[in-house]
Formats: sequence, C-alpha cells, structure tokens
Amino acid sequence: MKTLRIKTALLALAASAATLAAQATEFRSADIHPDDYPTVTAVKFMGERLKQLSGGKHSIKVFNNSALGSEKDTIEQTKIGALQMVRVNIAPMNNICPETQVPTMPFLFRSTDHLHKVLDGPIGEDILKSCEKQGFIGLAFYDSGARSIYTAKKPVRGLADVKGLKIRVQQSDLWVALVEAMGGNATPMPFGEVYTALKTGLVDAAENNYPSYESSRHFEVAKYFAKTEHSMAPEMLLFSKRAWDRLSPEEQGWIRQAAKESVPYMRKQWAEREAKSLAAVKAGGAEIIEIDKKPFEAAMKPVYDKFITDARLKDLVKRVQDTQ
Ligand code: BDP
Repeated sequence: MKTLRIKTALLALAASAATLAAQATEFRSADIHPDDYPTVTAVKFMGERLKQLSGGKHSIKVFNNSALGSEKDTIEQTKIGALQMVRVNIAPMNNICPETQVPTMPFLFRSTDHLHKVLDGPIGEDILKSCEKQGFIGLAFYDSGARSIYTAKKPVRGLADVKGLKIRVQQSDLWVALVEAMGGNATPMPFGEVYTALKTGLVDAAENNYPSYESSRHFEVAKYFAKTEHSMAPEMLLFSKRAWDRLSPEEQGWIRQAAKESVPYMRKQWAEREAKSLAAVKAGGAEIIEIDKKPFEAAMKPVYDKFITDARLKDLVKRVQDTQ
C-alpha cells in the first residue's frame, strides 16, 4: 500500500515535470554590468526576440550588476547548468578554452571593421564552437571597443611609465602576461572590486574601455586615461551545454537566431555609448592621453611566444592577420 502511494506520488511528480518542460521557460542570464549597459540591453533585446520566435514559450531574465557573482562565478554556474546563460568578457574564458585567447591577443585587430569581419566569419564560428567541449555553447560575440590603461596618481605617457605599476587585470593568465610584458605588476581581481582597489591604493591602475571606465566610475579615482588600446578582447554570450542538450533542435534554433539578431542591435548601442561615455568622463575630469602605441606593441612578442604555442592557435592568429 505504502509503495503504491509513493509510486503514485512519483508518477504525479513526473507528470508535473513533463508539463513544466512543455510550459514557458524563463532562461536566467547573468551580467556584471548595470541596466543600461549595451551588453545588458542587448540580451534583453534577444529575450524579446526569443519570445516572439517561440510564440511566447521562452524568455530571458537578466540578473545584472553582479547579482549572481563575478564573471568567474557565473561561468561556473553556467557550466553546471544552474544558470542557462551568461554574458562575459572573453578574458575569463581564456584559461578554459584556449582558442578564446586569440581575439584577446594584444594589438591583433587593426580596426573595429577588422574585428567584425573576423568574428562574423568562420574564424569567429570556430572560436565559439571551441568552448563546447568545456560545457558552453557559444552564441555570439559582442563589441567591447579597445582597452586602455588608466592610473590614479601618475599619468602614463610612455611605456617607461608603466614600469612597476600595480595594475588590476581580469582573471586570465594571458592578461597577467600582457601587463607584465609592459613592465607592470598584474593583480587579477573581479571587476566589482576595482573601484575600491583604486581608491585605497591597493592597485595603481586598471585598464578598460570608455563605457566601463565611465559606468563603474573608475574615472573618479583614476583620472589619467592613456590611450594604449592594447587589446580589443570582445564580449561573449554563452549558453549552458547542460541546459542546451535538454532543448529540441527547434528551440535551439530560436535561441541561436535571437542571439544573432541581437548583435547588430548591440553594435549600434555600443557605438553610441562609447561616444557618450567619453564625453562623460571628460566632463568628470578625466585626462585622455594620446600615446605612441608602437613601443607597447613591440613589447608584446613574449605574450605571443608564451600563449600562441601550438599549430592550431598559430593558424588561427595567422587567419586573423590575413583577414582583409
Ligand atoms: C568590461 C567587460 C566586462 C568585464 C570587465 C572587466 O564588459 O565583461 O568584466 O570589463 O574588466 O569591459 O572585468
């Protein structure tokens, strides 16, 4: 009798799980940025498109402002399927899937056009696919402009000024090497801790694009922005492979399409935001320093020697360089 009751209960549970699967699903996506940041608005746009494509079955809820933790944390949550989606910079993926090191490499892209051509084509596809064996379905790349160094106390006007500076970097071995090649001391830490680190002098400098420099208010505590533009490391949109494998090919197609459609939307938002952020940081007292980038570029050889080691990565870098 008791077993029968348990069996009935189990059956009921299984039935309700099946109904749940057939019902609307709200995918959870994480971001460290605030509401109006282009990465967040782009994923919201994607959610709207997904809703339309799926006839209201699927949508996306964005947990932003680091609500679910740092990028490293949310990547982990996505891997185990606790989160279905995450938008991160490519940097914290560098230690997880080596191909992501390629678009991170210093002074690799000649322009935003060059970056778009590479990421929109077969090289971009190859890099997105390369994370699958690690548990991530790469959906899209988003723009992130170029990253430059900014300092709290002394301006950087040339490579020699970087020597000995304690510089916050993203959590990636490649980034540590990149800053060390410039002569700095790299301190990896999550983005959310950088403002205080700059303010208290735990670090002397950080590096980022204009929108992040502005939205994080780092410009208030590190006003010298030296336009080193040393990397154009893009943003990545990833789906949990665990969650993905439970979806039908049709559902997967909707997600891919909605993600793809969010890219031109994001690019437009990004270009506008870069201009706005630059104006805002200038108005807020930041000094934008033009800099000769050649010595910086010349100093990067050891980074290529250390990270672009096997034939596969060498070939990817060459294909990027050959893209016209
Ligand atoms: C911003 C990226 C964000 C990174 C942050 C960082 O959009 O994903 O977390 O830089 O430096 O530009 O950590």
